[in-house]
Amino acid sequence: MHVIDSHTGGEPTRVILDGAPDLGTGPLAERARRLATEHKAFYRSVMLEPRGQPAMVAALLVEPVDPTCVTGVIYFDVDAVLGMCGHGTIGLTVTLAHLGRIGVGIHRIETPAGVVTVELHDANTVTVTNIESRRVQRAVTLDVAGLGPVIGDIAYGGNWFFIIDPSPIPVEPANIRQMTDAAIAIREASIAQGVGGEQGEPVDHVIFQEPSPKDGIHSRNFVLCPDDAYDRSPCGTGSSARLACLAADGVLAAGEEIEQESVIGSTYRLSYQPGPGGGVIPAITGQAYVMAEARLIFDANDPFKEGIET
Ligand code: PYC
Repeated sequence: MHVIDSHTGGEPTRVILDGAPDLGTGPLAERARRLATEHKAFYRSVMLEPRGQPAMVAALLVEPVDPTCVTGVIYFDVDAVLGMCGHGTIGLTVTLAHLGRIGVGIHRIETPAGVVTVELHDANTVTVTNIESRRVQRAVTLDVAGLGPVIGDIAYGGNWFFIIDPSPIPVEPANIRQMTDAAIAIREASIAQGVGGEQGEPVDHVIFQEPSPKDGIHSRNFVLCPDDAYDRSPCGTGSSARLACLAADGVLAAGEEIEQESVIGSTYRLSYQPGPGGGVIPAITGQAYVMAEARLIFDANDPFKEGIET
């Protein structure tokens, strides 16, 4: 299996070029469902240690349905197949440029959540124009074990987010363990209390948000991903969901650009345009760097061939 690893603001992406199970044809959402239900051992073996690493997201290249797209892609982490992934799309775009498959300019990429547009500005800098993002519920109260009542917004940016602003815990590296535990409890409470998307979609990510103390940086966030790792980047789909909340609250105008940082200090530039469905079309600009190119080997005699399950 030929893979190329990159990171976007510290968050790793593993692009899978070949060697994955055949997911058949049809809409990408259907092929993503097939991956999630029929090939769990495969995707876990690619993401679990010793082959993978915490927080890593894979970008499995597939044939697009839309022939105007440069590729189709299905994202997954060790615990879930994702609808879309912002940092992964920046990493994928830089990887396609590294392979000589695309050049500077605008390209279309098909994901299970829909077609996104990417603009490659130089070898490392990409703007992703995401699918329409929206807030679906404002100021929902969850009763969270060990924390009590927690108030947040439910928003969609290609994945489902519960966003708490301001964060009850300072968004600093020293508090990553505490925020991780709190965010897991919040995600579990949202699922147990049936709080999610319009069609009952479960919350899969949790965001703690607060203003940044740094000059010129609007805000910083901590994002819990489905694999219980935190996003080292400011999270592209999470930033999209957040933009939808800022727009709905009337505190950020269309076209106005802000810079947002992650808990480790990596940044995205963010803006939006109004969407046709009443939400926002987010634009996310960030940088990725290719780190490694490898062939993964699955030795039948390897006792940890399927990864280390703990
Ligand atoms: O950047 O959208 C994102 C993302 C989702 C999960 C990890 N990163």
